[in-house]
Amino acid sequence: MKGLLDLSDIRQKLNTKIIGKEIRLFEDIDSTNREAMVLGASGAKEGTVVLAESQTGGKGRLGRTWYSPKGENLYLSIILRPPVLLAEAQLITVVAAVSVAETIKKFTDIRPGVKWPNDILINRRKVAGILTELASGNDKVNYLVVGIGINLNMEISSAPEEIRGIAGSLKDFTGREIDRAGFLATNLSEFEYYYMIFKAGERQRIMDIYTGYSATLGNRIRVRSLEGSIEGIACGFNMEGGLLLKRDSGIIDTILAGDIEHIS
Ligand code: BT5
Repeated sequence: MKGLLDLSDIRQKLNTKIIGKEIRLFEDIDSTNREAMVLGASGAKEGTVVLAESQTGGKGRLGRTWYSPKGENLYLSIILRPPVLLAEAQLITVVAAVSVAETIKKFTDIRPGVKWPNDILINRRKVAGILTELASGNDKVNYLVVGIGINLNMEISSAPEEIRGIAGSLKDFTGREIDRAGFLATNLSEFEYYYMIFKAGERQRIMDIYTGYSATLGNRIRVRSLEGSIEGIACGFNMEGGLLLKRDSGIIDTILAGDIEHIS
């Protein structure tokens, strides 16, 4: 483990107006998303960031866990109060995915791929994941938390066996240590940039960039849900970030959420 994150170093590198103006840094926490949801409920300002050196109960989607060793990666949650309907909230995951992809490109010159909806991949290995959670009422978002975990410097050989075959870190691919404070500052400013575009209603612009990073588009995929599983070709996205799936029969389904498997 190298040096721990230093808030004054982060602040010096940060050039945002809203995102990360307030940062709560924890050395150990169960989950930054859980803490951010609590802060959101007690009125924390839009843009507040919860950051941790390690998580003992890092959350993935659907009750899964996010492996979060100390001092090597980034684990952060951003509290947002977008004036949007529930149906539009998924676009925040898209905004976050684009911000992570752009930051990785800036820091490594590697162009990552995004597996719908929330996996950031390099050479098919998952280097980052995003978990969006929210509180709502009357079909509107009260507040929302977007959680991002990015594997910067962890050694995959020391990760738990279940993820050794699927996870990757930026250090693996570049052979060099990534400056975590610098990466965080850039990622927050990329996030702010795309979040402002989202708030201005320019969804097409965001979806175009997301589509450019998509590792899912054009692939044959399988979607599993409680109703069963369906297969088809990923043929596009709608303006809410949903996936358009063209079945062999020609019917196009819109998949709003879920897990997909790339089968070719
Ligand atoms: C995700 O879930 O990819 C969302 C991960 C979000 C983590 C961040 S960290 C900061 C914030 N606070 C939280 O508590 N969470 C967020 P999902 O698509 O369900 O993927 C989870 C799966 O990814 C696991 O079941 C493993 O297979 C794999 N996995 C777990 N840890 C990983 C890691 N560090 N790197 C790559 N893959 C991992």
